[in-house]
Amino acid sequence: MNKLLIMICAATLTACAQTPPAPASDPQATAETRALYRNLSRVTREGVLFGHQDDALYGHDWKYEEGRSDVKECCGDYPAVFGWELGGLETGAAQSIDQVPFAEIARLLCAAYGRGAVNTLSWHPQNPESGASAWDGKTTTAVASILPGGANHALYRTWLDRLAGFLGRLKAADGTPVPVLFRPFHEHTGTGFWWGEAQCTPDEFRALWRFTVGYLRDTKGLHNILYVYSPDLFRDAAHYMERYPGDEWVDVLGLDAYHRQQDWDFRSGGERMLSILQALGREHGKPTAFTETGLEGIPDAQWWTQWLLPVIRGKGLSYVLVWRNAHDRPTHFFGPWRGHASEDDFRAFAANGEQPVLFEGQLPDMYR
Ligand code: BMA
Repeated sequence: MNKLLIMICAATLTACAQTPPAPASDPQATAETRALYRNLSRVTREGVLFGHQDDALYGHDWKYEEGRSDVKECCGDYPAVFGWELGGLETGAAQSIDQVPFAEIARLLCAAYGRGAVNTLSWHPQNPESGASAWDGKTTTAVASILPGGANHALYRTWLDRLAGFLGRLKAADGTPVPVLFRPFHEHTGTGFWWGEAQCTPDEFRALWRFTVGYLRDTKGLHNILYVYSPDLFRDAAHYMERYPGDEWVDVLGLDAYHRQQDWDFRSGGERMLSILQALGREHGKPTAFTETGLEGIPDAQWWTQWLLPVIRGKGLSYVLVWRNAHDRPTHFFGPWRGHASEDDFRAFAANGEQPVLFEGQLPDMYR
């Protein structure tokens, strides 16, 4: 090779090393967001990241105690993924639908980023037609009403403006925008929310998704977001993809599926769905995640090793996130807490050798 060629190759390699490929949803994603996107796939070689909703805010019997974490109190380390809820932000409220100040969410989210953890945001926006909660699924016109040309479209823009204000303020100490995994309009294969499959058509759902991504990215200029698609239980790959907005609008393929003993078999159903998800992830070239799961109240003391572990083992998931431990509802918890009967089993799950589970302190640098 001549000297010039060597120099070009070296420069190209350096450029590649510095700038990972952009995620599908945003060619202008920031360097840290690109790195997170790439590392979500890479990290699966080391293990699956463990996530917990609202972990840093409160736990089973405490709230707002700096540094506390139910997960850490059980296994000695913080979760690798922190979930946060934005419901209520769209109305301009200072607190979420779970009475958490958004300023606290922003502060603790940025602190988690500073320690190297990953952040994901869920959003339960109110019904734009009725003003009731996200769970008001009585009508079939709410989604159409917020699309361009709809009666509530201007209102929806103000919602996204507020969302963008929050997302744009997520900055590290040095001013770097903090990358987040945003997971809007989740569980849409269910019928529990006004954007569910009984409440809007596939075209309306896709239009809503694309408008939302386009508005946050192009109108609001946000480039620190990865978009996560997270249906509820699904029958087959066709059902999973029925309302998919397209590869250029989604970065991570997710699944929300709760263990509800009376409704379905978590073991066989979970294995089936996560295997399909793994195949879809390969086909579409995207990382996959078990974006919400858990057994409310964890009545089985060996739930972690006997139910969750067999279901996630070998599925190539980037992360698995269990839902929140409410501080004000004693039976509404999905994560471990010190003193609960499943605590020892959670430690065994955390340390298991079959399917390594990663916590914050075990993470590689996810942002480089
Ligand atoms: C639900 C429950 C609710 C909560 C909502 C948003 O699954 O935990 O209590 O308001 O998530 O966090």
